Amino acid sequence: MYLKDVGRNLLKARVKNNNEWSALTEVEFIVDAQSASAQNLSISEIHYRPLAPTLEEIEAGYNDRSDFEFIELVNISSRPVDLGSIEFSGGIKFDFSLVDSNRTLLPGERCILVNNLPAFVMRYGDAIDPSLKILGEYDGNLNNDGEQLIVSNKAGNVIIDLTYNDGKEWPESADGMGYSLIKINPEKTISDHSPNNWRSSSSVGGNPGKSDETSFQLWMMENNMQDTLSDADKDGLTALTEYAIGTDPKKVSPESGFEIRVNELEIEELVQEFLIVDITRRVGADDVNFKIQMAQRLNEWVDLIIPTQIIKSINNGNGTETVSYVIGSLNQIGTEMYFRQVLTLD
Ligand SMILES: [Ca+2]
Ligand SMILES: [Ca+2]
Ligand SMILES: [Ca+2]
Ligand SMILES: [Ca+2]
Repeated sequence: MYLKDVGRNLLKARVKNNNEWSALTEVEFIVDAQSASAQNLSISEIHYRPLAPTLEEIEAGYNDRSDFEFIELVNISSRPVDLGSIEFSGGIKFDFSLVDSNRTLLPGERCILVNNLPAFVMRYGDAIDPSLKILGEYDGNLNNDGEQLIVSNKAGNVIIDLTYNDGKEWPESADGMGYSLIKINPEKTISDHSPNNWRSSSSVGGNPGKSDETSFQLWMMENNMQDTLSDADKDGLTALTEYAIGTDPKKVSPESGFEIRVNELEIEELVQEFLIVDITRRVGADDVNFKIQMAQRLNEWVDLIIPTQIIKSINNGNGTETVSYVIGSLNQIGTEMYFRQVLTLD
């Protein structure tokens, strides 16, 4: 007997005993797939506060934003992963063992769970790829103020434990402007769920079952460029910089993607002047590492450890987002200091 399908195969069998056939029994085999674990599975997108329903959607009976929620998981390993042994046990409830088909994810493949399937289908309509794996509807809602989400296996081991939030260190645009929360490089930041590893989606409504990560190589090809350091429009920004900060490589760009300012902030009940850096980047350019360096004297650059602290993260609606970090108080740092941004490709 051969089982050909990767993932779940259900066999139905009867046993003959003294000319009596037994009742039909079902046996489940998982072929060439690993069970989901903390090493091979990641939550890649959370659409916890979708846009409010339109008039048509309300008329169809979907009068709550939460009807349009979804959550996405991705197989970050190089082998097929079967989800049949896991469940969402905290935040929302969903038992993957009750899913009959489509619950094995190939390497890099994604699936989603939705709040309300007909609502989701109505809103996303033609944008739904026929290959999109919608495994079902979960119980409960993705809390609009953030909450702890727990995925565990049947043995009781926690596989994913993440707490998202709508606070100021989290992408503001995912909190009611219609963007979703996207995990940056889920395969690299697997168990680190700090807000620095999340951004807003590049477009409103997010990208269920897909990724909106862009590629520098592709962008170079599309713009007919070969040299990473070229500066065809002579605005002082290299090709890599223009890609990273979301500017046009063929037009003089006034932006630098990077601004330092002083602002009064109250932190732990102390009002002080703080140095703040605003970094603007192309949404989805997750293949670029952003680093800020500072120096008291030129040529003595040291890495500024980012994250320091995010105080604002907003999608600008034009393909870029701006993330503001507090570097430190002016008292600590002094007023004579140099800063520069260092961009590297992954
Ligand atoms: Ca919600
Ligand atoms: Ca996605
Ligand atoms: Ca340029
Ligand atoms: Ca330019």
